[in-house]
Amino acid sequence: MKIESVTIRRMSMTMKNPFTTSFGTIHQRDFLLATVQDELGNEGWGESVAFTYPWYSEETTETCIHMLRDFLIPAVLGKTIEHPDEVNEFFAPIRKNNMAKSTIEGAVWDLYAKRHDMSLAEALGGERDHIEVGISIGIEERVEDLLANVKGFIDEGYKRIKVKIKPGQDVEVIRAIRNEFPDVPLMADANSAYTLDDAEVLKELDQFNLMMIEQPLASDDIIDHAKLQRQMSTPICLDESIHSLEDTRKAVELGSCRIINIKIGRVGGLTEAKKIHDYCAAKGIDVWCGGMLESGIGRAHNVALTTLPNFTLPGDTAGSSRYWDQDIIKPEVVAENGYITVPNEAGIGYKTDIEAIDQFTVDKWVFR
Ligand code: OSB
Ligand code: MG
Repeated sequence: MKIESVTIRRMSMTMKNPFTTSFGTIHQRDFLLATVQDELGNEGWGESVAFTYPWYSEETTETCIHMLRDFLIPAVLGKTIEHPDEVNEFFAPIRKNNMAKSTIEGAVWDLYAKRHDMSLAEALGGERDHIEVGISIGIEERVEDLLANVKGFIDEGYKRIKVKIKPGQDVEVIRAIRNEFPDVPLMADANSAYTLDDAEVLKELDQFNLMMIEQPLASDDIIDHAKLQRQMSTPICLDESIHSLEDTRKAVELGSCRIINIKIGRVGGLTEAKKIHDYCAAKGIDVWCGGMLESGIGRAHNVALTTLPNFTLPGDTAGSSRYWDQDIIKPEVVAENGYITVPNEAGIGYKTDIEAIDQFTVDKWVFR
């Protein structure tokens, strides 16, 4: 298939539930959509998961626009591609900028699946017709509010509860949740808010039977995580530290984690995500699919990826209604009792709602 054109839209969508991490609160999702078109008029869609501000990684919506316009789109435009794995090769001379890369790569995967009349899940080698999902709950100032949120999501049937922690809002917060909900599958995500100096506090979390603690230490570290893992019984899960299969191999060899959160954008696309999945399967390391407050398009890619067999733990891909009054796909992603049914239509399996997309588009560029 030949890449005849690429369209980039800058989107702005207001979140119905603002999300607070150790860095601050996100009210508005500012992201990009990429559409790639082949010579037969088929279209594939991808989403950039970078944020406006570089708190989670160094990428931002603006750096993605720059990388796409000046380097990544020129590298694929007019090219004939047999399989999406080739996109990685076109991008190989360009360092990092994984979220920008993944925007196009994901769109090419959707295009490829549509062209071959299969679902994206099938194209990836997925095996499940439904996936298990958990929920990620932001920081609340008042523990009562957090407990109410936890209860609400347990009642909705989500398969595990993840809460954000930060220094000063950690052990007592987790204790409060455990007291109220002794058996709920529970985990904590620190988004790199701690250092090894906090090991004593982190070790106190061992008493609460957490499924894992996600990214307690620095976003670019795997050495101190290995030291911490040796001192803790709770499995460490890495998120921010893992950008590639190579990062994964090094972290696993060092013993920096026992679980990996795979985010398609963070690792530069579905091809790399699949490689990490396969490596972890061979090493007995469980993986799950993280989230980046995606619209339905990014969400659909997450659902497809999660159908691979070693996604053994519930992911963060909640239903569309978690963040959106109105999503940009039809039907929306629905989580029922903690399960999402994987669509079997071609490509990402959900129709793009072009009216909704136009309504949330604030800028648009077409490259041919
Ligand atoms: O660390 O997993 C994270 C949201 C934004 C940035 C980073 C993270 C998160 C979440 C929420 O935890 C995931 C989601 O609900 O999409
Ligand atoms: Mg995380």
